[in-house]
Amino acid sequence: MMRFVRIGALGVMTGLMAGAGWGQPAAAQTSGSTTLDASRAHGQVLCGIAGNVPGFALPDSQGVMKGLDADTCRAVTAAALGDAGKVKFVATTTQNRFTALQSGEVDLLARNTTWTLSREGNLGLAFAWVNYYDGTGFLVKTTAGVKSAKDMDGATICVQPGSSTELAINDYFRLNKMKFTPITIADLSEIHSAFLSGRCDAYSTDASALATFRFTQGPKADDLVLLPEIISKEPLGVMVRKGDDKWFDIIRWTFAAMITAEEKGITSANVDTFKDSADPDIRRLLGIEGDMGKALGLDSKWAYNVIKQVGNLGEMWDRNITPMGVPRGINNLWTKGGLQYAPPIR
Ligand SMILES: N[C@@H](CCC(=O)N[C@@H](CS)C(=O)NCC(=O)O)C(=O)O
Repeated sequence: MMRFVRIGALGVMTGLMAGAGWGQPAAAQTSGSTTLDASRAHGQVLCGIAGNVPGFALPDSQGVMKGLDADTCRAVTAAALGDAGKVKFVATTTQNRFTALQSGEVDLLARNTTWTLSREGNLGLAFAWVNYYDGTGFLVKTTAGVKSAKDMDGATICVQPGSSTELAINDYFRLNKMKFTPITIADLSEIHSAFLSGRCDAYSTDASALATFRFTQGPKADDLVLLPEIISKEPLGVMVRKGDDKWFDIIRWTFAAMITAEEKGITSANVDTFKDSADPDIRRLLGIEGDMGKALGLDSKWAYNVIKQVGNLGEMWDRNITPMGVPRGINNLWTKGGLQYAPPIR
């Protein structure tokens, strides 16, 4: 489904979304966000995910999409439409993800995507929040006996084209005056089998994905080692099109709501016990007073719906990433030594 198809020959957005020919509610009902209005008209938020990355977005045996990115999509949908179940997941690849967002095929992208200056400056897209502070790592075979990335002079490295990983490896080898041969493979399962079958000495991508890939090897996980060096900053962000600031705000403040809930100890299980809370921050968060949703074009229950249906940020982590054996580290709340800090909801 193409919602705002205005793509130029080079894949650059050449038009504004405002002229979209369908799904426009009467002027009196508009929220101030063309994306929110279209989502309401169609009863769906179209969310771009990877769809094949454990811990981030991967269907379970029942076909239910599971993962941190999948839950990010659900949280935004709960805020925007009041029902997390109205999310529609759209699988995107490392290479087509930006075009999918530019063209309107998706309303947001939650897909292991690193926030960089050139992506934000050149693509007509903006990063609304970081849902995982990551970094590039290297996975090698235990039998190779390599203990450090510094031992990899002359190595062949499997890497996905169009990823920021490619750039990070180039920088690292240049800085350390070492050489490597990239083997670029676009398809994820192909790159996995290339690495496992020994076509490359190392497989490089976001350390999160390496850890979850290793975890999914089961008893064979011990055959693979994640080297200690994390060679770049890869803040994985949630992206929207530029030009719909209200939609950007909804994504950003959905995260603020999930972080605030975690700060206050509010979870999906206990949120209803806070309905008589005397804490003004909690009362504003849950829409008991202040009607904070109005400024976002939403109702007063926007954040309550996110917390009740999806949970706070820590619950999202514990549900999706903790089972993969990855510690929360810098992804923790600022009060626990991490980077997640919410501006005040007031
Ligand atoms: N964070 C990096 C890497 C993103 C990336 O391509 N991640 C891989 C590793 S999990 C992925 O999503 N692969 C799934 C696929 O291409 O189907 C970026 O933004 O370029």
